[in-house]
Amino acid sequence: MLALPSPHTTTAAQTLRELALELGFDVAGWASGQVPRQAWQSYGEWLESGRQAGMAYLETGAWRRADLSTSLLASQGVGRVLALGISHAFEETPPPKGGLRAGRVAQYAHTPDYHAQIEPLLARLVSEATSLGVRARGYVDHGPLMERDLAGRAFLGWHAKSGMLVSTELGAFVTLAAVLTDLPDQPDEPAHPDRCGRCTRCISACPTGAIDPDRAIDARKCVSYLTIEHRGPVDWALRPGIGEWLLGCDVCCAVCPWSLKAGKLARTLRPDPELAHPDLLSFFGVSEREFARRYQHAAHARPRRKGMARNAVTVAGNLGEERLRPVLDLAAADPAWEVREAATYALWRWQDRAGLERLRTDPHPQVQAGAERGLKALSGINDSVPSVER
Ligand code: B12
Ligand code: SF4
Ligand code: SF4
Repeated sequence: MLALPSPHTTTAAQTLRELALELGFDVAGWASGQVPRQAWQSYGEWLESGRQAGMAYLETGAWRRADLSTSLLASQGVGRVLALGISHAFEETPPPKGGLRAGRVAQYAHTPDYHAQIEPLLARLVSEATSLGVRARGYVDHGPLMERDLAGRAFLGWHAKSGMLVSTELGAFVTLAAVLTDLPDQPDEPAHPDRCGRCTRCISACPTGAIDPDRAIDARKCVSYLTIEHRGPVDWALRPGIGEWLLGCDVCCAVCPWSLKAGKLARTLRPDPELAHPDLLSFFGVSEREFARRYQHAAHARPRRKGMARNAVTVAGNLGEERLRPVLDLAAADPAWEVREAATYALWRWQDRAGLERLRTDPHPQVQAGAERGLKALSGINDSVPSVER
């Protein structure tokens, strides 16, 4: 419901926005709690086209993204939403000594779980709102909200060609969060102008062609999805595009001229070199439980041990550096068949016929199939395997 703002609500809105900036958010602004029809319609179309890949959670309760009142408190209408952005544009961290370190981790995952760091800041905002007589609830990442739509309407940035919310101040390396409130609603200001212009750098640089012309991502091809959310073997044709990425992918954010102009701005979140450059050996020879304990405060826990081991051997295959041989050996003997299957790809990339021959007799049919595929490709009789320059 739209209402004229009273001096009290204007002050409360200002106080909360100022507190957010004091707490360490880099940008903050208010959006109407009424989600525009066009936003949830295009969300629905995206789901219908199957671009969510295996992320069934995006379909569960999809309608809640259209009606934010269900996400504040039962039967409480949402008025305005405080949309927040915090930079994760970190300075390069040198790799720690020891271990076997190679590949790259996306910057958002360099910091110990950003949810855990941002939630206390949201809790402070909610408690301040309560003391001002405002009902509020904070969200970061996991709620049924279209955070980019909210941030766009709060004028934090625009819906860029990469699908990202890009800010002229912060570039694309921005984590978003939101505080839903029952402050009387107000109509949104006109949308932020599109600042992509004629640039298409992100589209040309995307290693797997995952950015569609409607400024949405096809998660089935996105390296971020494939390395974080996807379970099991990745389509062989997409594995070369994974390149060096162990977890996530920053290509479309990094090439953006607005990120380059903004520079390394992160001031609240801090990187941890062990997360930025994990020891690849820590993904092998440990149980899922031991792995989960070691990475419990990190995004690395999301793909689980076997996902990270799969990613590590895929990267080793792509990099072809002899010092990474232990990764291939460990992966080929891993208890998880998904990791051994990924080893067949790496062995093919390394043109290791003997290694592929050994996995040909693996107990799991998909590992056998991978080994067959690699061997046939080495003999030049399998055109279903992507051709890659070494
Ligand atoms: C599922 C998900 C993914 C999936 C799917 C990505 C995608 N583009 O949809 C995968 C795993 C691939 C992924 C990857 C990444 N993700 Co992600 N992801 C999400 C999540 C949980 C839901 C997104 C979603 O609903 N997607 C479906 C599409 C259709 O919806 P949408 O992106 O929200 O866009 C719709 C509406 O918002 C609408 N719209 C209307 N008006 C406006 C205005 C603006 C300004 C914008 C941008 C959009 C918009 O347009 C779209 C059509 O419906 C959000 C958190 C959240 N709850 O929002 C984080 C989120 C989008 N991810 C984020 C990040 C950082 C990433 C990665 C950079 C991580 C990495 N380095 O590997 C990559 C970037 C890939 C890319 N170019 O988008 C940030 C993005 C911040 C930003 N500045 O935009 C979010 C918001 C998390 C957070 N709390 O910060 N992610
Ligand atoms: S995250 Fe990587 S793979 Fe996904 S859209 Fe961006 S550049 Fe492409
Ligand atoms: S790289 Fe260019 S096209 Fe892509 S989001 Fe940035 S400005 Fe827009």
